[in-house]
Amino acid sequence: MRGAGAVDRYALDASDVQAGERQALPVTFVRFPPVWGRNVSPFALKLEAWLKLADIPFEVEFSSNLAKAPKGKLPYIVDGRRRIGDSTLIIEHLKRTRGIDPDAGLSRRDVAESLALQRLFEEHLYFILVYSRWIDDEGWAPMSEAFFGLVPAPVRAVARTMARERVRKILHLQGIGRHDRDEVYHLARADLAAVAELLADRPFFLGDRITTLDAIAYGCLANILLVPLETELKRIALEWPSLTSWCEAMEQGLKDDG
Ligand SMILES: N[C@@H](CCC(=O)N[C@@H](CS)C(=O)NCC(=O)O)C(=O)O
Repeated sequence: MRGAGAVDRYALDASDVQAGERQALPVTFVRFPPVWGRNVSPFALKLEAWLKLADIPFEVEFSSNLAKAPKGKLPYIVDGRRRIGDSTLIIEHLKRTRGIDPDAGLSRRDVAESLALQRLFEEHLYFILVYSRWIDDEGWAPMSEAFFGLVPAPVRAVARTMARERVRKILHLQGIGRHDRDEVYHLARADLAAVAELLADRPFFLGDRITTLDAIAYGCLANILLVPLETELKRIALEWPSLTSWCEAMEQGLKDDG
């Protein structure tokens, strides 16, 4: 519970009060342009899946301009007069202002498990995915070809090198970048084994229906398994065919929903 008298930065503001009228209006969903015809950002794919799950209309705007993003990262949304960054805070905002909640009715234990698993996907496995694309040479060669293909040739090589060095620095500060390749994928195997175990006896993470946790997991797992990029991380994930089947079931479920 928040302290009495504290300014509640998540409270409804005047523009939310008219949310009822705005409910049917689409939000603008700002994300990086597609690569290989896919949404390759785990956080943007999570949000796209969630918007479909919650049946919230949205218009996609492609951008690579981080300077315009409220948190200096993508995705963000524009909803009425508000620009909101961070996929989790966006989902909280939309749940609150649109009165839609795919997680309604979950037990407190389910909510706690969702949070713990969200941290596994977003604070650990995500960084290994980034490592497999940006640092491991096997992923970097084809990934950078696809990612920087549209950058004009004279500046392409510099742009690639600068971006890779920036990611190297981020991963070093985060910690994953301090491990050698074998250690990184050893850690990934433990994450994926845990995830596969949790899905062994149920169609979705918390039972028979898709919840926000599935959208979170899908952002990460589909970006490992369903993109045409061959990496050690993908080979490890393929050790559990159920993970690929689950990604495909999610894709189908979101299509049927939306
Ligand atoms: N916590 C944020 C993370 C967003 C994020 O890390 N986005 C990455 C793309 S996957 C990004 O914008 N990276 C650009 C950068 O850090 O320079 C969320 O949930 O939206």
